[in-house]
Amino acid sequence: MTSNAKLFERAQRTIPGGVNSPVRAFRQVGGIPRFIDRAEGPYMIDVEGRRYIDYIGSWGPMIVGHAHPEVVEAVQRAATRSLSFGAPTADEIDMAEAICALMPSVGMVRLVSSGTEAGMSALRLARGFTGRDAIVKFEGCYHGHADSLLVKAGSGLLTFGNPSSAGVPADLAKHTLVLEFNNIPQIEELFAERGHEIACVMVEPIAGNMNFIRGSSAWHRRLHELCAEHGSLLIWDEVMTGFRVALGGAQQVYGMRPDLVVMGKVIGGGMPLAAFGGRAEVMRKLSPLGGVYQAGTLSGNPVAVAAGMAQLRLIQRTGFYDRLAAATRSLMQGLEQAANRHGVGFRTDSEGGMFGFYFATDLPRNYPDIARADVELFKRFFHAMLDRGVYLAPSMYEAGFVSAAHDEAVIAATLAAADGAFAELARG
Ligand code: KE4
Repeated sequence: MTSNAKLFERAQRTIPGGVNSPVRAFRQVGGIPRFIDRAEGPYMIDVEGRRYIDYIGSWGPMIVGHAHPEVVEAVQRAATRSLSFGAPTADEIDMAEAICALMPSVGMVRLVSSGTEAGMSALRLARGFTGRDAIVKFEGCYHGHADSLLVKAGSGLLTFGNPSSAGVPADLAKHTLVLEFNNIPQIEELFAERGHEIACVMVEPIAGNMNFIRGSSAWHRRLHELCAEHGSLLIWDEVMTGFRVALGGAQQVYGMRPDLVVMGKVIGGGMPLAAFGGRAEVMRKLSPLGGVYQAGTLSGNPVAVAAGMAQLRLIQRTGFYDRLAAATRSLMQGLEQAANRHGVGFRTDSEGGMFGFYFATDLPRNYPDIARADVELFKRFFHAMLDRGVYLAPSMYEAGFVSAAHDEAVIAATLAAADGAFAELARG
């Protein structure tokens, strides 16, 4: 019988850190990562047969729950017709039309294989469309691991305390201007000085890579105004929030339309599929029409598109997001009540099926705020919940995700585990 420890030891011999994506290594929380054997509905089962209630959902994609029969069947059906053609298919048009119909700002869209590829491509398109080099991002936001975007980024970079990555040439990083999330004076000052140089502002409308931090409506409106005034493009990175916080993503929540939007996760149904899209006049700058090159062997892969389309059909069912948001709010309220019962300082926030919780007394508004939260308490809570069969994100700088499969009984079981975990924290 194998074990998580044995697999982790073996994995580290041939895979750097034993994982294919750093945040999976449990480095912030310590301990042995769980090697997952299978998953169904709201549950993941590890190689030792332990079952966990899953609040990672593959970092967002698994919004209808694991191994949903309609998604699995769509993949099986597509696979029998071969896995890839490298030629256009009718299903890709169906997906493009579905995204354009669901995302208010998207007039044209291109499918790619990862959120990183989508963000990198949107960035190059903004630079090509405007003829400018400078880009603006915000401390704690993560937009994938393209060089220009690994400057004071979030997610795994924050988890390991190195906000910028080695290997990014200074000559490139100098074009990335990093400001504070939710800070209006800063962005006004920058545009006043350098607005004519700025190709784009890229932002997570609700930041999910430094836990869960809402961009204020006033700040988002100001970003939009300044970009319009100075001929810069506003890019909303909705890889995490898209089809997660609402059917129309954060654009629906805020009632705003960026020039370009980056998407991923939910639209792939768990398969490698992401997208970027926006104003048609901008998108037409892309090869083969325009001078901005972008390509991909497996872009619009038929099996991934089949999974994504099956999931998009499921999330459009009546009441899907009402039920998802209600389950998430119920979980958040229950966690806060449990923490209060045991005298632990604890706050939560959520939108749709995405949430954050903080060992702090106030809701964070930016990266310095979340960096002040009690990471030691977080680590102890993480393991206390894992020991009780609840799998939370193994980093204080990540958001959490609820699926349609997290029914009342699953939420109740989570809250029962949380009561024990908070009691354990209170005992010190
Ligand atoms: P991918 O290249 O990982 O598909 O997407 C990059 C990306 C882009 N934009 C946003 C807002 C994202 O959240 C992500 C990826 N999110 C992380 C979780 N924080 C993926 C998990 C991981 O890196 O293993």
